[in-house]
Amino acid sequence: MSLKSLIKTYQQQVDSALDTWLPAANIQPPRLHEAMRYIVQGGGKRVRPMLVYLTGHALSVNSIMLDAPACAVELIHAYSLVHDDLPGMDDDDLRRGKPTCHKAFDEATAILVGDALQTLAFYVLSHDPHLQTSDKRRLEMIETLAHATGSRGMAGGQAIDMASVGQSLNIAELENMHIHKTGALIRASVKLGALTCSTIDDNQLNKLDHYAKCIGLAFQIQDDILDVESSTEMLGKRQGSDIAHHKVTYPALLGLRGAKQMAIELIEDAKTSLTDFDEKADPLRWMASYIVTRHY
Ligand code: GRG
Repeated sequence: MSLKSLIKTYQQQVDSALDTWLPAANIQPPRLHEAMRYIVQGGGKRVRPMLVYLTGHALSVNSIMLDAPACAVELIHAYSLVHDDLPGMDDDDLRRGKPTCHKAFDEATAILVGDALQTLAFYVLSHDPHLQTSDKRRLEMIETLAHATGSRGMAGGQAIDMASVGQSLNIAELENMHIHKTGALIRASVKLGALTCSTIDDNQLNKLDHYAKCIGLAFQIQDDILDVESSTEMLGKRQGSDIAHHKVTYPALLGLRGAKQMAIELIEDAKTSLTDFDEKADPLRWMASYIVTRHY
């Protein structure tokens, strides 16, 4: 199968699995369920589910085993975007080219959508019968996602971000923020994919984790670059919002050339970490390149 059809297959697979797990919009309470579907099914690149599938692919895992972790990371991601857009956080009105959740519905609904998507992620991971693994391994996967999502992961990174508005951060402080805010869930996506493989060893896990750390940071740098270079139409969210929100970014600290160079070096480092993996890891290598060449 070509890389293009592989990616398309996995995109369709996660969309269909998400559709199965999301309560129907006519189930009580309908407004909440409609809003959950509006967010999860309203676009998005599905980068995190793709990392779950491609990591499993590199390790020859049956893809049906990967649906639960793929859904779980996308549900957490969707929750984070809804809460990030709220007036108490970034106060954005546009996401994925459409009104944000609190604009399309209302603030209370948006808070509940985030809460419900987060808990659904853990429900899926703990319940999916296709994830045929030991209870111990399943618990390890739940723990991995919980750690990446909570105060020592994504939510912690968001707290650092909120506290840093208007402050002057140095490059190490900026990196620490993004390792948590954006990087933790990307790292968890790769680890969850790897943990579905019953024969995975520590050496492979460490190599994959280093790959994930590098692409996670590169993803954020590219996000910062796109905020400067792209357009609102292309991004589906307001271009220039980092400057508008007085956020410290990689281009602001390193210049655009310096930020691009740093992203390229991280991608090289990520690919080097996959040296011991065979051609089944080629889609993961492609994914690393995609992260810094994407336009939105
Ligand atoms: C509210 C607890 C809490 C956390 C929010 C991730 C995050 C933390 C906020 C999102 C803000 C943001 C724009 C971060 C930059 C990187 C990022 C996560 C971009 C959006 O992810 P994409 O590009 O989005 O994968 P799509 O729409 O393609 O799914």
